[in-house]
Amino acid sequence: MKNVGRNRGCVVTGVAGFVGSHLAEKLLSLGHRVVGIDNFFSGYPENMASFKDHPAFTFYDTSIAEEGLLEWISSRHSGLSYCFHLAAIVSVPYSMDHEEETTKINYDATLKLLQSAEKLRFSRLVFAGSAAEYGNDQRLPLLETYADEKTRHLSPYGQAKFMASRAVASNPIGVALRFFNIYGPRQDPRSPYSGVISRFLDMALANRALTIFGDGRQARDFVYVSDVVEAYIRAAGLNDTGPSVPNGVYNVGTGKSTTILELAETIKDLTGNALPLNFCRERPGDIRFSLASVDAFSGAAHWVPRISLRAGLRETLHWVRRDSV
Ligand code: UD2
Repeated sequence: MKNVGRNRGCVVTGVAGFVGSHLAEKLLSLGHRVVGIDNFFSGYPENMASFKDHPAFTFYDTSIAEEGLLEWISSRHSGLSYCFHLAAIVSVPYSMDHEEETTKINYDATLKLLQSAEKLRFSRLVFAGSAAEYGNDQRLPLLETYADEKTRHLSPYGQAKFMASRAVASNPIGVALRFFNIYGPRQDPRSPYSGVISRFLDMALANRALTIFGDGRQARDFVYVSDVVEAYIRAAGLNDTGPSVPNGVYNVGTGKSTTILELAETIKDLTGNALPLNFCRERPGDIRFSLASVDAFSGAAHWVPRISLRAGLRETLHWVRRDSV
């Protein structure tokens, strides 16, 4: 059994985002110190409402592309040794029209953070990779090794995430986690490219028909945000039990596939929305099936996803409802 203790110094980039805010909340509840970075490009101040005044939390409104960022933060906060790097351009369609900016933020800035973290003798940098690194590879379930130089990425987002993951994974302090479809409280339903679960819950509660792009038989691997937070904690080695995770790249999903039709029916059932589904044109560039093999991370970190889709949907629904009161 390890004993990592409390009061570790952590940096969380993208702390005002959907996942970053949950991670910061958890780290603080475990007794660690958190320095959070965000420039509100896609995050929201209200995501930090529950911990912004926590005495062990400090926030900086700045971009991760800022030269010498980690050095500057480390000069103001002693004992920082864990960097959770989640800040990124997260929108795939935005990346299509902004290739250069996407490379600068999602790849160049990651590389600089990694080099700084190593020079400053951080114990670990955990990077938020993506299933988009596999392009449209349909050899399922997807193994980590399938993403390589030959992969045809469908967007600058996927390409930059792949290059960044590869750099992180090959560094002795680096762990890249390739997340599949994350969902849960605080996911923003506001754009047509928002996560399907946040959109479906939003539509169902507004008593609108759920929009299915295509035939609805496409499938995804949906993973709940608390399981994702636990994956981060384990990847960093901040858990008291379980092995230390070797540097490398690991998928984080559930290994279970759900079609969009199944998802829609479950959400209709949970919300009491009885309207017929609204079938629309397939979304251009959509992939058909996505499913993770999670054996590598389960083996290395003794991590298992604990929240079933139905339970996770209930929690998310609870949050959406509370929010609208
Ligand atoms: C996910 C990621 C994206 C990128 C990509 C890589 C999210 C939110 N997005 O996109 O960032 O990493 O994976 O493969 O995690 N759908 C509907 N109706 C709706 C909304 C969506 O039918 O109102 C369908 C959509 O056409 C797609 C599926 O639901 O087939 C999932 O869509 P998504 O946008 O939640 O996620 P995905 O997998 O396209």
